[in-house]
Amino acid sequence: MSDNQFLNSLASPLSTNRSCFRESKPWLLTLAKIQILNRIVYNMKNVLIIGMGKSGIGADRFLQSMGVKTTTVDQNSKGSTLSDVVKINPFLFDLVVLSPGIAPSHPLCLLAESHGVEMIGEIELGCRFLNQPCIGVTGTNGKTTVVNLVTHGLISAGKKARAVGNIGVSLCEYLLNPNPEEILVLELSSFQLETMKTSCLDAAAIINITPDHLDRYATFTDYGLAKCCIANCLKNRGNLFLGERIDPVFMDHLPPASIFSKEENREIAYALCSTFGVSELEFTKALTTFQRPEHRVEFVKTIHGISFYNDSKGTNIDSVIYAVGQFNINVVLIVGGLEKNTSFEQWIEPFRNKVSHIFAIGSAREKIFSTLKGSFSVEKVAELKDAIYLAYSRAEKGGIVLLSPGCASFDQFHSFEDRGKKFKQWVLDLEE
Ligand code: UMA
Repeated sequence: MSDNQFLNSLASPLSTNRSCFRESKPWLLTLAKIQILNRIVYNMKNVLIIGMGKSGIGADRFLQSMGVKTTTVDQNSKGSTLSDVVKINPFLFDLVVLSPGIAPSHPLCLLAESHGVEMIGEIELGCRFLNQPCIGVTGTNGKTTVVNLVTHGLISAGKKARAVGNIGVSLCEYLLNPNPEEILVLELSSFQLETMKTSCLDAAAIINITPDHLDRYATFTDYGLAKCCIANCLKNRGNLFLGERIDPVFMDHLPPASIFSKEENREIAYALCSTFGVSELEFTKALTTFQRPEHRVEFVKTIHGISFYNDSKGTNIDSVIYAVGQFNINVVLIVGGLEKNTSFEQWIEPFRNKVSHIFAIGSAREKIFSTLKGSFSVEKVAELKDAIYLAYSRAEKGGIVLLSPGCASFDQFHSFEDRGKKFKQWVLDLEE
């Protein structure tokens, strides 16, 4: 196949008009072909990567595999320091690749912008080299569940599928060894969507949009509009699916879509699977073998009649309301961590007659305590480990202890996964 034939056959970024029911290609997207695409379309030679977590490392390895020269920078000295890079002439870079956790208002981004250097996220970088069917899923809550359910539904129906993105595997890491026969199911956060523009999605969904990450966005509207960017990444005939509770203010920024009301996670997951030919019967069968993702209202253990649940992934106000709503009896609730400039007042009504006691931990404990103390029995405890012990002693036999922080984990843990794993271990330690 010639360079031109190869380019014409690719979805992104040149052609946007492809159905997801493509015939499988007899060839693979080899590294050599990725290099050709770079040479002819993007001509990247020197790239600056900001942040060396999962995304930055993936982008660095992917770019290096194409022979692109990279410079990496990270505040934790996993690359050059900020001042090292500022000394380098920003004109040297063709592109800046930004990790999702770093806001475009970062001084280095502003510097690059002032020199007219293009700035994109790691996912947008990967999307430019994608050559396989792809589904995108975003939403404030439930996106990991939907991504896992779609992947499971596709695999159960005999198709090849893989979940990547915000779920924990960077797209660029995946692209080091891609399988073009796999349908990619991309979990996309607002941070990742901010810089996405390549039309690479055969189908997409926004499950819901409720306040989150208000430490990064000036307003709820700014946050929601970042989520709406998913629609810009649809291929011409791509389908958009929306949850019913999305604020009308965002609807004006979205193209016509199918809207789902009840059981939206399940219904949206089925709609996405059916885009790839999965029947209702096949999907219903898949549901019977589906397991909830770790850290999402995950049962840990019952110790002396008290059942412990780990909802460490519950990092915003709405997700805690959802988690508490799963139980019919009084819950001893552990909340707190690093707050995101949200109001905890929204918990008061839904927690009434549901939550018997609250332990507020981490750096948000003072704010949570002062907001909820008039309505609930609340105690401030610095450490999660101590809160677990106290919650155990406070809970009644037959009761529930739920960790659903409603806050980020970074004040005391590496990630929500780290917090959830430690919670589970410390709960098991209670037995000894
Ligand atoms: N860093 C700096 N300067 C800063 C801030 C951070 O140098 O000002 C460095 C840190 O030292 C660290 C790196 O940047 O080395 C971290 O980058 P990152 O925060 O973008 O994290 P990654 O490890 O690249 O993980 C990201 C996503 N994290 C965030 O968006 C915060 C992961 O989502 C995702 O799984 C991963 O890419 C692969 O796609 C996690 C997440 O918390 C699950 N997402 C948020 C959420 O779901 O609410 C959006």
